Amino acid sequence: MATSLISRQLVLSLKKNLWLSAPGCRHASKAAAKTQLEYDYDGPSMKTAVPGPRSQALTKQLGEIQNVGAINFFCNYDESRGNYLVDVDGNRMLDIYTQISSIPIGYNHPALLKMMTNPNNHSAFVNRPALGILPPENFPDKITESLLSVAPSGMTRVQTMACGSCSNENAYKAMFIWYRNKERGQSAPSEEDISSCMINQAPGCPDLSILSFMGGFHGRTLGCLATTHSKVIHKLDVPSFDWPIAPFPRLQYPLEEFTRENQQEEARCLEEVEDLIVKWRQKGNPVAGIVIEPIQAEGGDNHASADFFKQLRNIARKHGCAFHVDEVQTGGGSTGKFWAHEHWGMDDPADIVSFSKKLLTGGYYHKDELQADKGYRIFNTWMGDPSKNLFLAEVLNVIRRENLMEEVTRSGKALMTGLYELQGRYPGVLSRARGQGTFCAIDVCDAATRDKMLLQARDKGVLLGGCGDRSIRFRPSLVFKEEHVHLFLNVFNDVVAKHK
Ligand code: PSZ
Repeated sequence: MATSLISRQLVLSLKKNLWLSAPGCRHASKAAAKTQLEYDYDGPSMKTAVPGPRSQALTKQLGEIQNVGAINFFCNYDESRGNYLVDVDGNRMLDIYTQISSIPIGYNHPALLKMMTNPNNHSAFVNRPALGILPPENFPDKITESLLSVAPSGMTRVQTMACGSCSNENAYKAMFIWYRNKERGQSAPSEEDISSCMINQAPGCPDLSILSFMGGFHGRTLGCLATTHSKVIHKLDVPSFDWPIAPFPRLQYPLEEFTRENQQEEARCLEEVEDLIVKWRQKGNPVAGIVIEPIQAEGGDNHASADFFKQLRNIARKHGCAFHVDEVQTGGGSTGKFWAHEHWGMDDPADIVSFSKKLLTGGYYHKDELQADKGYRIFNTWMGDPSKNLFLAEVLNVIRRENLMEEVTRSGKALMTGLYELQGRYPGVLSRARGQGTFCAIDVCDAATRDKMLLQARDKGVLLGGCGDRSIRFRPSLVFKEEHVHLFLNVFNDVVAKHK
């Protein structure tokens, strides 16, 4: 009885919030709001400069409690829907950044809200378990229905975790454990292994390394941070490991004009990877794993060819290093494939694939042999959140039902066409338009102009992100349609025109 009361109240408030009192909503009737994007607004609507007075007051209030240096503005998530984020001053903005690329199907998708009203789901939302020891009955089914239904090629095992850093951190540990077990063969850890590990000394805490790439971002926890090389602000004052860092290719655009140069650049980077692997082995700090993003995101949307990744994967295999593909930002469909590594066309693309953001839960898929040999070796209290697997199963249903992968390809094409056109029109301001699906970026002549343009676009009702030194990146959710692309291009054209 209590449950039905809660669910009735939820239904009523959802109806009130979503269907009946949605100012600017294209379809306001309950009957019409049942399908895909019909709950979206029809455009941005700006009432104040951003941040407006209410945001500023809240920032001041929170400033008494926390550092607020990174806060953009405060949001009204009740009123936000589809592609539009509404702030506390009533500004409604087309969101092409989506909480750093982590909203899969827009704000307040009806299919997800509906899950909240289903009494069968209530206990999953209310009781967060210590998943590693006391999982709920439906956990294996839900993980099969959600994460395993989109497992990368060759992987049938997945470990859930809380966030992206936590996923990578544990993936690194899995690679080290795998590497040491390989070295030990059948024998158990020695007495020396056991006693030395407790005081951070070898051989129990072995000298092993992870090879990463300049410009890469893999998180901010200590292990991950040792493989993150995108911005000083992430790294300064924090001790780190002496692990090898290889150059990531710097491709020249347009690609078709620089085929030979780009091939040479990729060959140079691959050669450097092999040299580093050999050097670090000689130094007594062998490379247990290589970690790489399919598109370096935070570092500036740096792409490399499928051939580069194929060769890198082969180098990892040849030298006995695990190959970890970090799909925290690229995973979940925005490149036009569910996983960006699918663009490489390989049957055996990786040993580990980590994810978070659009997948709602963090975690990593892995080959069977990268399964830690004992419980509690890869472990923490929550090990993810099963309520997120429920949502993810529904997100995947929506992606299939609404053909969102096709939609991404279509919107991505329109976006790239528009970006090419704009960089043709404003060659002094824009260059290097690049992307896969809607995972796109363009460079601006300098950092100061880029930063100004981001703020000007925001005041006109379009939210974008920066990345690298002077790039603008596009990270819409999967419900970003061609009409939103055109809306964006109009606003962006006005913004760029001011700087020509
Ligand atoms: O400044 C930051 O901490 C940011 S801004 C964007 C991210 C982090 N992205 C997170 C991220 C990622 O893009 C890749 C490729 N790998 C790992 C991470 C870390 O994920 P979280 O932030 O969930 O720990």
